[in-house]
Amino acid sequence: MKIVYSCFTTDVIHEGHLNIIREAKKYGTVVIGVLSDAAMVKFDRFPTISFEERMELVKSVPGVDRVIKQESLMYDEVVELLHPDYVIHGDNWLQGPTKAIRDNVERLITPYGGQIIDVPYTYNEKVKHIDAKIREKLMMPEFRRKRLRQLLRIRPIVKAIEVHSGITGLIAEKTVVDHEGRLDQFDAMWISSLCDSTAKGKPDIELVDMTSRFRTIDDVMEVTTKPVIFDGDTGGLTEHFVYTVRSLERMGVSAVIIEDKTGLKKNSLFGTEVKQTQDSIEHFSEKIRAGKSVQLTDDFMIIARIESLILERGMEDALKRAAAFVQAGADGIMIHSRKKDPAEIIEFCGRFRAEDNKTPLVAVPSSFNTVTEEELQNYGVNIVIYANQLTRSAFPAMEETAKDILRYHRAKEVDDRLLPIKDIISLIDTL
Ligand code: SPV
Ligand code: MG
Repeated sequence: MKIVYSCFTTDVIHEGHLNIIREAKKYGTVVIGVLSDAAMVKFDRFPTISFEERMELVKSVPGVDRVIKQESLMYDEVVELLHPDYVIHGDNWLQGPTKAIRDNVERLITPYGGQIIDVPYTYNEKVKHIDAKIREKLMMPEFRRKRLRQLLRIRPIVKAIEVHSGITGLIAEKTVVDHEGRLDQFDAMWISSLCDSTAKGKPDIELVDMTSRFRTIDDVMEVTTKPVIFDGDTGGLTEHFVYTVRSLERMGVSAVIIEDKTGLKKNSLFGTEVKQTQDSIEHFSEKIRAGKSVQLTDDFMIIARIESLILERGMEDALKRAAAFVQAGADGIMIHSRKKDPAEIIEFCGRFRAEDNKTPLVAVPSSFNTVTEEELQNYGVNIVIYANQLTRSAFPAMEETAKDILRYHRAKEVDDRLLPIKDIISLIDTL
């Protein structure tokens, strides 16, 4: 019997999958690969059921002869294991980022005479509805909230990008690239105080109040499914912070990061050029403890951000604080720096990891931007946050457009660099 292989990345079996199995059956023994959680997250979206449940689901479909685990998006290991005579897939992979996967399969199976079968992709109203339902489920607070902790278990480094509106949320949600034969996308979103304030034309001094910040979270969450990390500034008064924790948790936010500053907070990238006061270890630890004590779920994370390097208080102070804040119950440590050179971040990570190999570490490489994700991962960083790049890229583009319309007294000259209206329509989902 010839072997026919197909890989499924689904939580629900619908007529599209049944059609593939029916077609596959005509060619031989049907082996279905179930994509692992780690690979699925990278490729498509978070599963709503466990890997074991997905295996059982596929096994129960009539016509399936064997089910295996596919560990990575590309088919190298599967082809080596099975040497399938045929690989069957919906013809949607002839275009878009998934074409990289089809190219990979073609390269692997053509030399020994294997063939690809592209079956017409089933995307009718019913299938669309099932897809939408899964997405909606992923938006729900109880699914979204725990997802950061899940990602920390399955991703070598979790990548978050700044968002401050529905539209930037959609960019974080939907942008997928196929680069050097690998697909990649962001795992999570960072609701930056700097960018949320900037979008409102206000300084980053905790002036934009929590009600407004929550409104931004809501705008983002309405149109996305990825987990949210909230920039909670100093957390405010401990008596207020406990309410913030409750609200964020209820909304489905996965983590809040609070920084160990007190009084009038200024943006860290100003460093010592402006007056900024660091909180005492005792007081900030008390705030962490208070926040942890009001949490209702085990999902939510309170991450302590250390400003010692920003405020030039030295490495020893930063390390002492990290240990104290973990002791107080912090679920992670963010270490910040505004140096161009990542040396002090590398030193901190190395020395912190020598004492603590499990508390997640967060880095924000805005200034030390030459460092790669892989390097950060090797230093022991678990979450990388691209904290302000969407805002900083949009501003000059908008300013240049405004200037050109003023220069030319019409909009024709700017049109070539604008997003076509039809692309906006395809970015935005309608119910
Ligand atoms: C933010 O994005 O608001 C941050 C990171 O807090 S930084 O601007 O680098 O302080
Ligand atoms: Mg901030």
